[in-house]
Amino acid sequence: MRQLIAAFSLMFLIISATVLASQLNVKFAQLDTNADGQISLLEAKQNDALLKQFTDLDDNNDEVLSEQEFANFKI
Ligand SMILES: [Ca+2]
Ligand SMILES: [Ca+2]
Repeated sequence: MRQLIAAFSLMFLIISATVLASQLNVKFAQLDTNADGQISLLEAKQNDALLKQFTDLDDNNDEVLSEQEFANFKI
């Protein structure tokens, strides 16, 4: 019984992580209007909160956000 509960908890964790990741992907894809896998400053202007955090998020200062850099974006 305990194993069953553990298995269910694990499954739940995996599902929530997947849902979370897909929501993030949708957001990234929505903002990345030219679909080059990066969010430019121009694309970031679609979202006020993102624009404000843009320079903080851009770890390597190349003036575009990679998907990895975008993952640190807090709404
Ligand atoms: Ca882009
Ligand atoms: Ca960058």
